[in-house]
Order: sequence, then C-alpha cells, then structure tokens
Amino acid sequence: MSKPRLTYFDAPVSRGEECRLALHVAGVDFEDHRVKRSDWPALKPTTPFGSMPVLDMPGQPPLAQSNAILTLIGRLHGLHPKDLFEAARHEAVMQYVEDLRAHVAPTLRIADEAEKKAAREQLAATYLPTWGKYAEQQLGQDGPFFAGPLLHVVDIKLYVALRWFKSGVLDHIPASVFNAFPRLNRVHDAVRDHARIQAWYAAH
Ligand SMILES: N[C@@H](CCC(=O)N[C@@H](CS)C(=O)NCC(=O)O)C(=O)O
Repeated sequence: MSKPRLTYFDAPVSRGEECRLALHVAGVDFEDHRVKRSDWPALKPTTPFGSMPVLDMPGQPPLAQSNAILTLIGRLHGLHPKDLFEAARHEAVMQYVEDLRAHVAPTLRIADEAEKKAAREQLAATYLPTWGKYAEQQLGQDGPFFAGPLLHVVDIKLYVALRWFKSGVLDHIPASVFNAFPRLNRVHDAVRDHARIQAWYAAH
C-alpha cells in the first residue's frame, strides 16, 4: 500500500463519511475503499473491532474508531488543536456525537413500526433536545466553527451528524429537531459551505 486507505460502506453517511471528508479537507491523497454490504460479514472479523471505518496508513497496523482516526488526521494536518486542553475539549464534543449516535442507532434495528415510532418520538421529545442544549453550550459565540474562524475535525463530525437529522430520513424525528440551536446550525452551514466540502460533493 503506497497511500492511506479509508475503508467504509459505500454510503455518504456517518463515521466513514466524516473520515473521508477530513482526509479530503486535509488534502490527503487517499484510497476511498468502499465495501458492499454483502462483503461486510467476511471482512468484519478482520477489522480491529469488528466495525468500520478503518484507516490503513502505509507501514502501520489498521486503525479503527472514528474519533481516533479523526484526531490522527487532525493532528497530522492542522485540523485538531495543538494545545492539549483545547484538543481535549474538541474530543469531548466528538465523543458527545458518538453518545448521540448510540442513542439513535438502536431504533434503526426496531422492526415493529409502532415500537419504532414510540422510541423515536420519545427521543425527539426528550434526549435529542437535551443533547442539543448541552452541545449548543459548548460552542463559542464567535463562529462560524466550534473554535472560531478555523475548521477542525470536530466541525466535520458535528456536520455529518446534524445533516443526518436535517435530511429527514429518520422517520418520526422531525428534521427541525435541532433548529432551536443557532450555534449548531451555524457550524452545520459553515461546514456545508466550506470550499473543500463543496469540492468533495461536486465530485461525489
Ligand atoms: N465506535 C465506533 C463505532 C463503529 C461502528 O459502529 N460502525 C458501524 C458503521 S457506522 C459499523 O461498522 N457497523 C457494522 C457492524 O457493526 O457490523 C467508531 O466510532 O468507529
């Protein structure tokens, strides 16, 4: 392998997409390895934790866990703070995005429609507004990004997560569920409009 390779499902979503976007924003020439759902069961036991994304760097063992991948890309390419405490503040928000996904993901696996509706409506009425309130409090007054004028990997992670809700694909969760949080929306819009992000989606 002569260049970094990012392995994930062939879908512009979630943890894999945020790593692809980070690599692209960083200007890294990487292999965008997309795995078919039908090929995943065979690949799964070969990955570090039975999950994707996985980043392979030349000369290194495979690296999994989206936040580890993002912070590595960020540190290597100036998209994560050098200051250790400031970096930890970014990592806390990145982990908080994982908390959000951990609350919503179980509802993806509910087969019974009525049960799924009840679980999603409960999230929309309780956990999600509370998540938004705490996340909003972490964002500074000066935008547009989490830490001001410069984009970091934390912003990309927030963007991909918020976009999931705004897209309206989660039945029974209003696409407007985070509309009451102007700083979160400011980050979402600023990442969406970032020239490198626009360039990625012009090509994909
Ligand atoms: N904590 C891990 C979670 C990884 C994860 O659950 N990835 C999902 C896709 S977003 C996956 O691999 N699903 C298939 C499976 O678990 O078999 C991370 O942040 O990377």
